[in-house]
Amino acid sequence: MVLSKPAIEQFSLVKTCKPTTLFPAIPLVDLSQPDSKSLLVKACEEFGFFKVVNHGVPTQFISKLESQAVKFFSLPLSEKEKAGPPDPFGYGNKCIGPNGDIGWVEYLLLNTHSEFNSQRFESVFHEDPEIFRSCVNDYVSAVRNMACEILELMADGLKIQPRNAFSKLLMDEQSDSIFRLNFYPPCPEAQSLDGSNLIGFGEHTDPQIISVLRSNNTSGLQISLGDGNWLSVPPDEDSFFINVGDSLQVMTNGRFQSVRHRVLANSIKSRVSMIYFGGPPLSEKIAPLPSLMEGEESLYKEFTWFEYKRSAYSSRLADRRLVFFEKIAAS
Ligand code: GA4
Repeated sequence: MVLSKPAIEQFSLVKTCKPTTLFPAIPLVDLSQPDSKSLLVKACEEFGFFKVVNHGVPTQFISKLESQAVKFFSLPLSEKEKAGPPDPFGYGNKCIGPNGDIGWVEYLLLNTHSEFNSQRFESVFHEDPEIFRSCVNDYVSAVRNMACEILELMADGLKIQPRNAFSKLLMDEQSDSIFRLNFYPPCPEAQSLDGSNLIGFGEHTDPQIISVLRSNNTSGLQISLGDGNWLSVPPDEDSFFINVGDSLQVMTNGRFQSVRHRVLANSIKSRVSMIYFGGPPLSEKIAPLPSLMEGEESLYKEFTWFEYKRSAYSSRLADRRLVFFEKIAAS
């Protein structure tokens, strides 16, 4: 894909600085190690982000789904569009969400309850929608299990009883979770001489509880350090990256930070990522867990996931969505 100058100017460019040695390292959690729960809690408090190794998700689930994703994004545009415009599920190209955000990205947003995707699978993968469906299902259920294990370790690390206080929300039949495949085509004009970079997916936090990301070996992901600096996350196709979402920030009364992140377009290689967003049932009240509140007041007003989601979908990608739900501190 080659863009003429005026067309590319519609996309946001951001100035990126050279990484310095003063930048912190991405926290690493080895799920096979007994100390993982304390490391995990520390990472969620300091960054809201960490990398996971020894995750137990079978490699073949990952590679099979990646080839299906590459196959899908290589189809002619008219075929991909048969998956329907994102409403919120479906195929999207450059337009993100309903409020005018754009990025150098194509994506497929799917419901994690695969029966709701049947029509999309059939209209795109005429010959064998079953292969795509089963690759998505195998991957999503393995990643959901890993996300639940991580949420249980977090509960242990925070001394929360029962240990499934967070994970039960993802295991619930009514859980409102989403699965996203992103394809960032290479953009030769992505890096200009003055060091600006083209935005693939603009900065934002994820509204859900937890997000589990896996990408191929192409760089692009950055996390915000909160002081105006962005930390580039070296890609690692064998690991997973975990983001704390806004809902988990609220459930821990601000002890865990939901992480601001973004993706920059690459000038040479395409980036393929797959993200599971673990969300609670729509009717679930999102509030700090009582056992974390001893002597503390909630920093947030009461709201349900339905209310938060409705508000998120009426916001722009970069908006700080939680501010509307924060209690104004009494002076
Ligand atoms: C960010 C996290 C997930 O990718 C997502 C995104 C959703 C979308 O792409 O449709 C949103 C965005 C995300 C937050 C604010 C709204 C909704 C785009 C947007 C502008 C699927 C989600 O749940 O929220």
